[in-house]
Amino acid sequence: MVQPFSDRLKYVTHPKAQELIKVILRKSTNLCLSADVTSSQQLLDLVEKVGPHICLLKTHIDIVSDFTPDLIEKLKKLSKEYDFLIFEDRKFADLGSTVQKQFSEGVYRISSWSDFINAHVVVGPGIIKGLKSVAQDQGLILIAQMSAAGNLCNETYTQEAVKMAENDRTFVCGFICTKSVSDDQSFLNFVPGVNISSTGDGLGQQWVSPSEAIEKGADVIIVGRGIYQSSEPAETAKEYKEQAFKAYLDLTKE
Ligand code: 5BU
Repeated sequence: MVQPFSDRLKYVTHPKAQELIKVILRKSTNLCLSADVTSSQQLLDLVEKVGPHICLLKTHIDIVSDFTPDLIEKLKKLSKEYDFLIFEDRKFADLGSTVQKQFSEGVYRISSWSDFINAHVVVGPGIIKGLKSVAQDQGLILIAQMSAAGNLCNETYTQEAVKMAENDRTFVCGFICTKSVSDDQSFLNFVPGVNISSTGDGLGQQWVSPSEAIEKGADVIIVGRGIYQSSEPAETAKEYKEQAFKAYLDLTKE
């Protein structure tokens, strides 16, 4: 049974997840923009347009060809102006000792600016320990399922991811999944693979509609090309926002 966001605040314990729910309630949006564009200016222009409609901005910071730390400052400023959080979709997938450096060092210094990060669980719990040891106040999202066709996250793998999350509630705050993977209301479900006008990209991605994603258990829908390839990204984001939030309200009303 899906609970309204206002009730979820009673169960969700991670401060960043609580913060995200408060943004969702303030702005009436559970839309995350996946801003997969490759120049700083494109990214800033897109966020300037879509910022009012999202609760969360998802970045792949390593695809920005002209990255400088100044981009982060500008994104942080926009996140305050438009009231959204930032999720760096780095998909950490290495030994605890390696991810410590990938998370906190290098060009991107992800631990200094992200609100959420994610990790694959194929490595085992050491990855959680490693990331946690250098985290500032981030929430970790575990990849329990993937949206790509033929992916190897079977039911056993997914349930192992859930167990790992249950073992570290002070750091893990939710899952990347295609449907609800746990009845535990303290974890948030982030669902990628959402598109209104297409069902696939010919490269393995599988898309469902915003309402289908919500009905399957999404708390937050993640949308990339559906928005940033639109000729009117702001209008299109508004459409995704309204469809997803209405579906959530319909599902949770008494
Ligand atoms: P799209 O353009 O809406 O297909 O973008 C989806 C984004 O979500 C993209 O950045 C992917 O890297 C990301 N993603 C995904 O699509 N499916 C997954 O299982 C995971 C991440 Br994990």
